[in-house]
Amino acid sequence: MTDILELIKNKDPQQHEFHQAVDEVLASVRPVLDRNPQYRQEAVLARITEPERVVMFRVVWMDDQEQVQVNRGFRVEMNSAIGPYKGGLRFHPSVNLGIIKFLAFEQVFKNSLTTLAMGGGKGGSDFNPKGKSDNEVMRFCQSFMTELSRHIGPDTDIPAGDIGVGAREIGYLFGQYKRLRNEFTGVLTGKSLNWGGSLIRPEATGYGSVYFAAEMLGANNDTLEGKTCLVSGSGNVAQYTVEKILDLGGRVITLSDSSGYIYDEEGLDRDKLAWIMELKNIRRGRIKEYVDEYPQAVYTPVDPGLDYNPLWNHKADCAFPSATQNEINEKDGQHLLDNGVRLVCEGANMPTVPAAIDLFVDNKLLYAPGKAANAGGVAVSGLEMAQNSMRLSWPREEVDGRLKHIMKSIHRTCLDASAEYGHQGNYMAGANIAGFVKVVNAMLDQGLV
Ligand code: NDP
Ligand code: 2IT
Repeated sequence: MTDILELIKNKDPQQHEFHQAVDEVLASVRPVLDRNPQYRQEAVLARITEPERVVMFRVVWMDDQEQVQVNRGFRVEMNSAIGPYKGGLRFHPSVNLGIIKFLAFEQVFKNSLTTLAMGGGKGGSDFNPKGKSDNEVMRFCQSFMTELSRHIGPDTDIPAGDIGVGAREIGYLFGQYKRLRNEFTGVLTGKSLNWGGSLIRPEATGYGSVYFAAEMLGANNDTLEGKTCLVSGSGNVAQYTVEKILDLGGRVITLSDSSGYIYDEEGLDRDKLAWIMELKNIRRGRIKEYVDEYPQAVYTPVDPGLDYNPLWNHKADCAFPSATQNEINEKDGQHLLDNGVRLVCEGANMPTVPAAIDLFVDNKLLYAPGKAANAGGVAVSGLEMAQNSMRLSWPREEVDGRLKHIMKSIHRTCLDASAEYGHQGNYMAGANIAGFVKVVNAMLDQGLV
């Protein structure tokens, strides 16, 4: 097992996030391999950690000053054993092949847990949408899709949003795909409602994460009512996490972006949340502006000299990291424990470093890994695909009901798998094992491909 990780590290020594994601899954599935010798004979670990296909391409576009800009585009088609490749696109300057591979790898197990027929993939670019005009974003998206369109399709690979890719970007990407192919198909999810999108898709990741937290609490005869919650990020996932926490009677006291965080001791309410949505989604502003509108709140800018994030150092019951990978380091994990946090639910992908996960597991926190807790987003993407295939749209209540049902089922699957392999109540082990077994069995059925 370690050999596989060593091999992967030697092959691609700089892909640290990918190594981290693989290491976690390999550690969890060790007992599964011990129980099923066929998996080792069939080299499933070597196969599942090697993408089926990696596409890397040049994206050339012209900015508003008529300067030529060059970015790098990626699509990692990781695994199609249980369905067409499915997963988001991330536009962020930090994007590189290692990050897209880690996200694609996580997506394989996440999609497997949703109960829907979706393989795993992920893509994106090191393009930074921040500060760009709508026209610049459109030109970038058109150029990006001109190449990507050769590799995707409604039965092949169906991208969606992730960091830096929301409704605006999906619109431009879809428009260019349609023009190139002369086809109106469900090739992307996260589309706007009036041209093929699904109700509840914008809300789905955040809502799903909170439904998962409510399930974990429910399994312990507890609820979110009156619980104080720390939320990080202020984008799509964070916003709808806050909305659902408020629906369920919880209290949210923090939000952040990459420049800093706000602490509002009074707690957010629906008016404040509506203000934040307008700030982030329409004005594309920064979270620090919150304290101009609500002066009782405190804004703390990121201090590069600090080796911890003060957002995670407040008295609270629950934490919902919803910004980005590795945003909770070991010190942050210790602060969460010291401040009384008993539940950590990952809206983001891989937001917790391995040492902090160990702390959570050792201290028996209710810890939900991203591949289980944030699977609601891709699950409703799967429902969007189903609606597109039928050329129908389901009402809000129906999609929300299905989302709730899927999150409940993922929760049950994680608990059952963790118990079956002697890790009762360890959601990380359960998610990795259940996600893995389903995909690997499908790979074995389909032979050496
Ligand atoms: P958005 O682009 O809408 O928002 C991202 C938020 O995270 C922003 O507040 C952003 O701040 C902050 N952020 C991004 N990068 C960093 C960084 N390096 N350091 C600190 N803060 C950062 O993205 P989403 O809300 O869609 O995604 C958030 C997380 O959820 C990601 O991990 C994503 O992979 C995951 N996810 C998303 C799903 C979806 O359906 N959208 C589904 C499942 C998981 P700033 O504006 O300063 O960049
Ligand atoms: O990480 C994720 O699951 C997403 N960004 C959503 C993927 C999707 O296809 O909806």
